[in-house]
Amino acid sequence: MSKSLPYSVKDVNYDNAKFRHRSPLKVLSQSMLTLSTKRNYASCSTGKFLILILIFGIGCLLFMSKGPNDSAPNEKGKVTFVGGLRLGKLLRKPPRLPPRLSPDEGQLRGNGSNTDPKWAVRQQSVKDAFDYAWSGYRKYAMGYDELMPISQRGVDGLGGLGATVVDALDTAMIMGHDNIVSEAGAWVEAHLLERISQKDQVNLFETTIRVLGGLLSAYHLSGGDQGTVNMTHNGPKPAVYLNVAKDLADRLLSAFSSSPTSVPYSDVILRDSTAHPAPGGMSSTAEVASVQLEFNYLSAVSGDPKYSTEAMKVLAHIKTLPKTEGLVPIYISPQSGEFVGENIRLGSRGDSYYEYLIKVWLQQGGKLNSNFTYLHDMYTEAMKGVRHLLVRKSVPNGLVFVGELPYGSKGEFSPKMDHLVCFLPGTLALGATKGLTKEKALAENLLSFEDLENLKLAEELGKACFEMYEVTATGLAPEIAYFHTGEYSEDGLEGGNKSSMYAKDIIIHQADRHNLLRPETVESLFVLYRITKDTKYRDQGWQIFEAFEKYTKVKTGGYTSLDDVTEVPPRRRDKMETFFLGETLKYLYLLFGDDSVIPLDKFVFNTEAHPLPIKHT
Ligand code: DMJ
Repeated sequence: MSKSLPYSVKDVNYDNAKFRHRSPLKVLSQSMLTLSTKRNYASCSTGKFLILILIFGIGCLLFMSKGPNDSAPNEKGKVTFVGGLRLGKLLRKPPRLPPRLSPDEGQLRGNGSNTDPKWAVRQQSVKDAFDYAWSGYRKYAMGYDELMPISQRGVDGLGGLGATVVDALDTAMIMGHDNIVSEAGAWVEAHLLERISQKDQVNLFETTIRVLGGLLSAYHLSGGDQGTVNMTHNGPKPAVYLNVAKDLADRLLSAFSSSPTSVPYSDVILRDSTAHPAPGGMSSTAEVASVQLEFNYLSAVSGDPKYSTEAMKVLAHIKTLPKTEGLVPIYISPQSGEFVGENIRLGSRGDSYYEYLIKVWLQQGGKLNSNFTYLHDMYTEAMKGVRHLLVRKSVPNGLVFVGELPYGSKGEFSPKMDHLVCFLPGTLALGATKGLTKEKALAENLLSFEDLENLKLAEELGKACFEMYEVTATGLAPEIAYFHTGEYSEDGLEGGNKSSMYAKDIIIHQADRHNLLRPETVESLFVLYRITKDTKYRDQGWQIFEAFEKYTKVKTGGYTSLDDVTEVPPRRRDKMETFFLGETLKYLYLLFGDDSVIPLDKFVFNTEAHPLPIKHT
């Protein structure tokens, strides 16, 4: 781990050696040896005198060693000696000191099972990158939503709630970046409530996943609801985060209450708690179906069910709507409550609908035959639909990818895959094993046929997502890739890395060559590594991290999105997205670290990588 611990390994060995257990057999054989030595002495009168003194001394010692617990009721196996002394106590193991890890560290910071030191070094590099990104933001854009690292200024692209501060906060807690936790926490405490009360229009989904999700995760990790990761408890008390979260969510609820159906409007005016539909009237399916983890957790910790009730109505309503083998169009109308159009995809506007079906079910305990089973059923049916209708293989080298049905299942298949789809390998793997390792899930016979199919697909898609990076000149993925298939081909649109085995399989259109520092692939690599323990996922993550370091780091501070990943040097854009700190660097850090930090069977990550605890019933 990169945070230096309050002791060295040498200290622990020393402590353990000092208190090493001596077996009763050893104690007995040593006593015999001592006795026979004593016998020799007893043969002379001086020896006898010495033995008398020795017996007297031992008697005194035994009498004085009667401890305060000796009046406690008899324990099993305890032998009581005259005068209340426990003989058993003398023979019993001395207390074995555990390594001096705080419980928090053992559970959430890792316990040192990261055996190859190379990963600790790499994890430190990610921590340094986070520091660099934060320092650039703090220097030029503190309090703005995002940093424009080339222009060295801030911009409010998300409604002006200091989104980078809140998105970055729990990453800093997990990494043990105590100064950043203090700075970000102090900013939240001093400014966020006021901002929320004054700001104008925000998007319900973006504000929920980044700001509300970030606050709730910070609440938990700073000790609220028995959470523990931020051991130093730097920054404000957990209640501060919770109060701001409640105030924000109360205003966001207007998106639900203003709508004539259970489908919320997409935009909220924070200052007067009103809401309206997006221009054009439609909400995105992914957006309305990806606020439930956050609202459910807020209800759980605030004791007020209203947040959960409103958010869960959306999923219960979508359950009743007609679907195509479990797949849904990317638009839904808050006016009618019906889906609009036939465009089916797991990329933008569709993605996290599928992610939240399984994660909300997991959050609520992950039990079949519960009130939430319908979510598991919807997810299972949808993934069957994905495998049947959306999965194809590229030519000539057979990369498995997920395409789109822009005109529904009767229309033509499009071999287009957004980078956003790369959340899917991780979600599929998580849904299959429910956060356990594959080895454990197999050994305990927990995997159904569907789970095994989904796990296989997860690994295949993980490969396609990684190859979207590998195929370009910079080693960074484009926003969108197309795949050559029997029916679809285009020449002259390769990624620029001729040595890639898949150079001919992947097509990158001019308009899609940008990279926004997105997290989805490293998110999936992290989950796949945790579940399969295959170190190739760590190696791939490191390769991607190195490419970010090489091409997106800005000398004057921060990291920037790029305009074209197929050329070197790449043309740069001028934005450091909040999710680079909230998600990309967090997932890389966790990928290189110990598995016991934010364990996948105890936490679900919201779609902005903010971990929330799973409800245990
Ligand atoms: C994030 O805000 C979330 O992961 C969302 O679900 C999709 N887009 C971005 C990151 O790419």
